[in-house]
Amino acid sequence: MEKFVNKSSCINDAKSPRKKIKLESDERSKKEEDEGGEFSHPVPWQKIEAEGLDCDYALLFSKEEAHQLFKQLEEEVVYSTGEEAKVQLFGKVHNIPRKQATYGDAGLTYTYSGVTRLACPWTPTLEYIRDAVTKTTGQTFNFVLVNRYKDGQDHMGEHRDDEKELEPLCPIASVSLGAPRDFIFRHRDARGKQSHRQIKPVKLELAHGSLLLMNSPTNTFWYHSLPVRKKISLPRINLTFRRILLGRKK
Ligand SMILES: O=C(O)CCC(=O)C(=O)O
Repeated sequence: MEKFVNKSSCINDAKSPRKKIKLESDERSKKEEDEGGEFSHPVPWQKIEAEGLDCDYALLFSKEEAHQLFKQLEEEVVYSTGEEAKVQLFGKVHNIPRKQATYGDAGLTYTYSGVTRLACPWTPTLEYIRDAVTKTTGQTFNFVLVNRYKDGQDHMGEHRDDEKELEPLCPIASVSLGAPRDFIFRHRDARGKQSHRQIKPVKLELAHGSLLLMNSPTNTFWYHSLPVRKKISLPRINLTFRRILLGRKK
């Protein structure tokens, strides 16, 4: 399949410098540094399990902090436009029903749906959220895919995050900010006409400020999607932090 290489400009042309309001977690980070703690931000985790599915879910940010982070991301993140905002599926080019951007360590690329995307340099807020996830999980990440859903019409179809450039044992950490949305897992043997097993889908609501960790082998056996929800009128931003195997730098 022919691949597009998306070298989006990564330019943030916000007119005035962003005024960052002090967040609760600024205090938290300072305290952790003073205590020499490593991933020392414990949160109450909820375990979500099914055959071949292993996820952890928690509220990572308070409502107030999540509002602030959402606002900052609205100012900082530059989304792909035009040809760069398209994907290729089964040889056909499609517009995607949401906005997307990719950020990460210098030189990293990530290929999905027939498009190769180059990581823009981390913004301060993305770095801040990445570090909060690391402090809570002990996992490090070098890349983030940002998806912005303007309302409940924007969505994401069923897929697995099983690209070969992802480190297979590193969880994918999904941070949600903005309108709560349903998120549905479906087992690969229970999809479509070929489905030959009765395995119930697993449904979650991803809350404002939440973190969902998709641990191995979830993305081998389960597809996930964010379906249309017509009644939702507010926007949502989702960040999926990933670890791309090194040696794949361009
Ligand atoms: O917006 C979401 O929660 C879904 C994101 C997702 O499925 C992905 O980035 O692979």
